[in-house]
Amino acid sequence: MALVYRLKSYYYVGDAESIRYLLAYAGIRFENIVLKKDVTWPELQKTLPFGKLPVLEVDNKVLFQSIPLTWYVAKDLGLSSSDIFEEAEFGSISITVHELGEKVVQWFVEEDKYKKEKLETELTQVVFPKYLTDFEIIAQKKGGYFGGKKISWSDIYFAAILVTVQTLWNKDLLQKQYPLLYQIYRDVHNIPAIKAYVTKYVPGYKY
Ligand SMILES: N[C@@H](CCC(=O)N[C@@H](CS)C(=O)NCC(=O)O)C(=O)O
Repeated sequence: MALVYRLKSYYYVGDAESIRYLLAYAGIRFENIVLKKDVTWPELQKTLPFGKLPVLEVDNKVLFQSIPLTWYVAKDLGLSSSDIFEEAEFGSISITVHELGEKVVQWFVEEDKYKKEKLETELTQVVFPKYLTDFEIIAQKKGGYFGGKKISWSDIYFAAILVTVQTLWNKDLLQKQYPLLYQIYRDVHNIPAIKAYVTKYVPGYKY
């Protein structure tokens, strides 16, 4: 019998988007449960490992944390490496991509005007140049993608998180300055199954 997949996430894009891309890519049917922080949230949160989303239930067994979820769904798609060092490298890249996303979310949700401006300056002057330059150098050293000459699961994780980053920041961060990162972003979104998924489900799709 086919496995039953149920993905629970907090927002439609965000941390769970790479998992939806890969489930679409794999042609796996899944229940896509997008939750809100309403009155039901405190009770629901008690049922989640560490009280966090996203989680992926596979035949009622629960996996948590977006990076291993991405890796798990990618495993049969030829997007992993047979080289354990390179596979660890994909993990390192993905954790750093997540770290960048967290910094942007921290700025986005900050309500204090002074603190928000300070975070914005730090993102513009320090965080974006440092992270994006280093990611660009890694892609360049590897041969174009984080996976070398081919897209890996960490390229997919990067492209999906960058959708949230660029949406919150409300500006393109890649096209003018980071040609390889832009290529990763564009080529991931041009994978036919991913393109079909975002065209159908992501409002305002324009990648
Ligand atoms: N490192 C985790 C992040 C998990 C996380 O912070 N999730 C947020 C939503 S995107 C959450 O569940 N927040 C609820 C809360 O902390 O109350 C991952 O990559 O999955």
